[in-house]
Amino acid sequence: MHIGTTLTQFIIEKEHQHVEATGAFTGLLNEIATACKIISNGVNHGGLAEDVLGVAGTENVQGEEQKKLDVLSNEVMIARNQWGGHVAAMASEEEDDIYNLPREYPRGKYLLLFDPLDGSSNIDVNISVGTIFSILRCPEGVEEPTADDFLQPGTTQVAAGYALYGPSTEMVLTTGNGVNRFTLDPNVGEFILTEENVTIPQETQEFAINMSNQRFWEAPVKRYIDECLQGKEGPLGKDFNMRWVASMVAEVHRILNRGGIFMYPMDSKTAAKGQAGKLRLMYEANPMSFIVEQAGGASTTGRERIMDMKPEHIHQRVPVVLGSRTEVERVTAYHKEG
Ligand code: AFP
Repeated sequence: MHIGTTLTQFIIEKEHQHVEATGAFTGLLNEIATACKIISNGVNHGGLAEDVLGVAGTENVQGEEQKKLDVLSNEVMIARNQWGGHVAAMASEEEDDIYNLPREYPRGKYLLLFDPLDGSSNIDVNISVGTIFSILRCPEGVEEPTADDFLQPGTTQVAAGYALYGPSTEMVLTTGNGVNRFTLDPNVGEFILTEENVTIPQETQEFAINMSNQRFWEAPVKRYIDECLQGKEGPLGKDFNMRWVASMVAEVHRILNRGGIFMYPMDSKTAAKGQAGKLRLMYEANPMSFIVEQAGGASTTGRERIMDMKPEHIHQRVPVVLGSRTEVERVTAYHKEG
C-alpha cells in the first residue's frame, strides 16, 4: 500500500510555515479540488451520463457556443466555492459579469477566477480538457468587489493551477514557490503528490501552434515557424516536431513534462474582430504564465511579459507565447527586431 502526500496535507503543511495563516487558503484550495473531482467525474462518464455531451444552445460572453459540460462545470465551480467564506467574489470565462456571492454567505479575502472547462470543443471527441484557476487577494476593506477589483496584474496572483482531465486526472499547482503535481487516485478520491518542483527544460525541439492561421500571422511568428520547419538545414540547426491539441491545459501539461513552445500569437483574423488575441488574459494566460514561470519557463505576448500587463477588463484577450525559455526569448526577440 502506497501512503502518499495528499493535496490537502501538502497545503496545510505549507501553510504551517506562515504564522499568520488562518486556514482560509487551505479551505479555498480544498473546495477547488472538490469541484475539479466533480467535473472530472462528469467528463469521465462522457456519453454514459444523461444529457451531458453536446451543445447547450447558448453562447458565452465571448460569443462562443457553450457545451453542456461548460455550463455544468461553471455551476459546479460556483456552487463549491461560494459558501465557505474563503472568497469575496468570482469571475468566470462563462459569465458576462463577475459573480457576487448571495447575501447569506460570509465574505472571504480572496478573488477566484476560472475557466471551468478549457478546450471544451474537444469534449465530444474524448480528448483532454481541463479547469484553469487563478487566485488574487481582494483589495483591503472591499466587501462587495466590482470588476475593477479583479484587474490586477498576473504578478499579484497568490496561486494558480489547473486540473487536467486526461487518461488520468491531475492537478498542477503553484503558490509562487515552484510547481507541484498531484494525481487523482480514483479509488481513494484524493489528489496525491506525484511530482515536486516540476521544471521545464530550457531547450526544446517541439512547437505547438494552429498552423491553419499561418497566413494571418505577423512577420516575427512567420519567420520563427519557417525557421523551425527548415530544421537542421536552417538557422536553428535542429529538427522540430509539431503538436496541436487545441486544449491549452493539455499543451501546457506536455510542456511541463518535456519542454516545448506554445503560441497563440496575434494575427490579422482576430485583429479584424477587434480582439488583441484569442486567449483570455485572466482565465488562461495569467494562471498558465505563473505556472510556466515558476517551472523555469517564460511567457510573453511576443512583445511583453504577460504577468506584467495591467488588465483593462476581465474578459480581455492577449497573444500568448510560452514554454521553454530559450525559444520564448527567441520569438520575443524577433518581435522586438520588428
Ligand atoms: P475552447 O475552450 O473554446 O475549446 O477553446 C480552447 C482554447 O481557448 C485553448 O485551450 C486552445 O489552445 C485554443 O482555444 C484552440 O484554438 P483553435 O480552435 O484555434 O485550435
